[in-house]
Amino acid sequence: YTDPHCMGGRDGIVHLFEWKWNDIAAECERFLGPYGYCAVQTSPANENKIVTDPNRPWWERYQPVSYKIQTRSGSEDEFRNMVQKCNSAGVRIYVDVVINHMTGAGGRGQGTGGSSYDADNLQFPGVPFGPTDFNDGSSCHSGDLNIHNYNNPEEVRNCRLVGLLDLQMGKDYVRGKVADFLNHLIDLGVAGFRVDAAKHMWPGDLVGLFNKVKDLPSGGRPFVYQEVIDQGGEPIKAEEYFATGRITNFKFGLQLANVFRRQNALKFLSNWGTGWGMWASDSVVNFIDNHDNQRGHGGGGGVLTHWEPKPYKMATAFMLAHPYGMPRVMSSYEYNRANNYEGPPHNGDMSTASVQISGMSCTNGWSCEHRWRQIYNMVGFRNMVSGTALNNWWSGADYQIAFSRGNKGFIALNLEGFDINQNLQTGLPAGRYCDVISGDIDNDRCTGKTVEVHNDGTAHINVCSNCDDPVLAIHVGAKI
Ligand code: LM2
Ligand code: CA
Repeated sequence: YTDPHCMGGRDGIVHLFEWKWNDIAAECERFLGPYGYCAVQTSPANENKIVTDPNRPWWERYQPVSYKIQTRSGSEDEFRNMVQKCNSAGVRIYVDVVINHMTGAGGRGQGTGGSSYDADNLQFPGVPFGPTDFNDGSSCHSGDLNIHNYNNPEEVRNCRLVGLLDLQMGKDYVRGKVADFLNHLIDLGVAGFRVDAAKHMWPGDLVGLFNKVKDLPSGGRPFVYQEVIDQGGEPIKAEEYFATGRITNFKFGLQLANVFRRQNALKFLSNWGTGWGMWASDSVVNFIDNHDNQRGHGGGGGVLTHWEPKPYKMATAFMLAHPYGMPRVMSSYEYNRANNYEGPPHNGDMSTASVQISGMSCTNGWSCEHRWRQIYNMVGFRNMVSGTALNNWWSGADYQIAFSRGNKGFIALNLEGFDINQNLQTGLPAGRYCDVISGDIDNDRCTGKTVEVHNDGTAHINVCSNCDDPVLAIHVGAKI
């Protein structure tokens, strides 16, 4: 389950949060394929509750009503078309699957696919699930059926997460329905799953579930990465979930936020990875922020986000340059930070607004961090240095570092109040290189700074201090 099935040496996921399937299809063809992203993480694909108070928040998509593929991101036909177009462009699709629970307790209505639900009586006829498919007072002993005590694993797994009706994944019928859903997604061409709220399911139940899930048509197990919020200090550990894939590494963004806010020395990153008490490289999906913690949900704030572009771009460049783990880039939309429930940019009828592109950037409310040059060019860097080791580690001061990736790439980062102005070993073959942070290669010309590497691999490296992007990155794919 740990193989991401990337095509052609690609690496790196982009989470196109709340995007419509048609927009993702277009983005795969016009941008993600050409710029070398391995895969897209989509928002949940299955029918959800229509929440009107507050009006159509992003989090309604975490309240399933059925496993029909019909949401504000689009229909099943649009979904199928997206997967096919992305696969043809060399980009995989991973779906965020919400399988721990259905809607919140209480209330009745219709979902985004027209199925009815009755959360007063635990009826979800669109699946169908009924009262005996949910955990109740015999399995959850918290009193009000909700989770309160994260020091009690039984409560965390058998009770209701923020009041969401908790499925009995130990029951063969429930596993069968969920497995049918995952198998349907595989038939539609998806290559993997982000498993929502995995911490709230028993690892053994997930083994039982995935035993019912088929191989990909191209062979091999689907890629699985499980959302387990383990920031240390709780009895449930991420490593309990390794039997069914990777885990989302929540320590990664917290630690890098400290470093790139200058609360912990940059030079200490010399043993970044397992040396920092994090899990093995092929067990993790890493990220600076995600859709939850960028707005104070799911593990809470404190992380760097697109609202702080300078340290955010630097931390992202470091993530993409470093060999540890599989990286995931967040692609956000703008929202009122005081009302962090706001759904995606929308039309008058609350349908999701289409992403608009102007030059390289997105407009009309879509932030598209994945289209920021400092980010997409580092995705290209990562693909180019794939398989190489980290060499030539240098730190000139607490907050100045540089390293190379084999003889393929070199990066320097500066958080000090003075420039890096040094001859450094880049590990690269002699020649003139384009700094992909300050520019692109355009018609064989570099639109940014250039670096001359001498025959012995050294080069004079200058990295500004009080500038927008105190980073320099060169690689063999951007030689002029
Ligand atoms: C996740 N990971 O474990 C998602 O990444 C996260 O975004 C989901 O919570 C969560 N699990 C459940 O799938 C979000 C959001 C919650 C929201 C739920 C369900 O962070 O605030 O809860 O989705 O929509 C909302 C209300 C909450 C209410 C609940 C049930 O905010 O106040 O609780 O619905 O009605 C009574
Ligand atoms: Ca559960």
